Amino acid sequence: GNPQQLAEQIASLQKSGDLPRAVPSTLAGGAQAPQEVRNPANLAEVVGYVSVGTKEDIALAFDKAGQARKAWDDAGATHRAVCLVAAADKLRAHRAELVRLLVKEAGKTLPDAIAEVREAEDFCRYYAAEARAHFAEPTALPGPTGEENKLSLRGRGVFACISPWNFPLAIFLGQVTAALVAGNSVVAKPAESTPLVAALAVRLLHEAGVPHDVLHFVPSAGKLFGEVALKHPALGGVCFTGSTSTAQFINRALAARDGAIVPLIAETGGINAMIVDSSALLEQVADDVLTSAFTSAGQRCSALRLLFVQEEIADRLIELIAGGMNELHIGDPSQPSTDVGPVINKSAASKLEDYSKKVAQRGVKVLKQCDLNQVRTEGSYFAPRMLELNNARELTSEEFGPILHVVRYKRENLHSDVLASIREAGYGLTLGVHTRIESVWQEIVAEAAVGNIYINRNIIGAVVGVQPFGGEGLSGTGPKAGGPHYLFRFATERTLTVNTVATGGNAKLLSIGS
Ligand code: UN1
Repeated sequence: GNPQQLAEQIASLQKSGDLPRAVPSTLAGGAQAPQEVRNPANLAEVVGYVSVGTKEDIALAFDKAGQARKAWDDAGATHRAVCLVAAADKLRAHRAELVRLLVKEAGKTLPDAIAEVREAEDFCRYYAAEARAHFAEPTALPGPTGEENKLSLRGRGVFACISPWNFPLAIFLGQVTAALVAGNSVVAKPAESTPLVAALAVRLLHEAGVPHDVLHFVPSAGKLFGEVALKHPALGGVCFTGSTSTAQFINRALAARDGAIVPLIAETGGINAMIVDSSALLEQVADDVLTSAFTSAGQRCSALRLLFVQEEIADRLIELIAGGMNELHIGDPSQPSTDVGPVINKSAASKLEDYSKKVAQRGVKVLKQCDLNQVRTEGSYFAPRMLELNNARELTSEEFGPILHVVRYKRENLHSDVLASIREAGYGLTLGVHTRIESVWQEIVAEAAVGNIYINRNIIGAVVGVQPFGGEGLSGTGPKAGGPHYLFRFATERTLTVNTVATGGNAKLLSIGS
């Protein structure tokens, strides 16, 4: 229907009390008129509407989540794990709908969308299993005779979960389910451009047994959400995935709070590199570079930005990559043959264009640019390209899109130039190495302060439970999502020490006295 009609319908439902004000979703929401969500691949298409929460909606969600948290924590990890497994089953049952939304709302290609639903399901099952293993029973610790020590894990309070548009289902659900299963209640803010798939995920979690007051969904403007959430007294923790600068902003806001000290779990950006030496298998390298740099239109924080190539093989590798770029199908992501879809919106596309112009003015060489003539719809498309830099230090910004930068290096400068420039940039998310000499990659691994290092393969697509994902330095706080240490940071530890001798004695004295 048209937005006006929908706004009126929502307003009348709200008056009649059928819709909760604090739980905006695609059909429910705050006082404001619903906003359109557009398809990035076809800007004329409205995918749905979202009602954006007001300050009051956000505050009310935190109030209610604060009241609901203790009962949820007391219900125990086994119960919460059961809810997560039920949610995983529901994700599987709704796969077609979720894939459709990921394609339409986020411009995901079909393979990306299918993989993302699977990843969301994996997060639910993995965190459920981890919670059963570590949260269900207190750990008994040794003590002297006559003393009993037990360590238990409890939720911290209300977690604010703030997630990005590039994985609007998997990262959104990964954050939320980790916080929930550890015993917290949650107020979740989806990314502004991708609220619809997140809304469906929340509905499925509610249907799977997570109480409405334990999980609140508040689409809202980032700044407004931050203003309310970061000051709210019930806040127990923040889980954030997005830009480094926003994580730093959240960190400062948390530091300025009065009262309890609240932790931040942040997964941020990267200037990710791949190092290719002259012993590498070039056809395989070219394939892995194309996958790493251009899958998801380069909009992954794991994506390859900086390709260091030993000078002897640089021309040959560049030629192979350029040849591969000729074969990339760019266009409507709902077509099964599409390799690269649009970027998330017009403003992202124009930022990438501005960046390209700026570097061209500085004399950066364009080695290859894909052709957009094949694109049939009016969307936010940006042509993948390969640029050549003289020096890696020229790359300072976290551009988020299909732009690959190539830098040639001399073998004798591997440490002084390549590894030093990676270290100086200060990011540490993903790194790739292609070499057939074991000692070369071992040398690099020993020196690199990077969270996920991949040898002789592509550098994206970390698998839950297999390749825990997350960075160091400017790339995040850890712990790693989908890894065995993740849930602990969402919890607080309680040590209970009982003097069993005295306790027994006191009990006797008391009973004699009474
Ligand atoms: C992100 O892009 O924000 O390994 C992180 C990967 C994904 C990256 C997710 N897990 O490609």
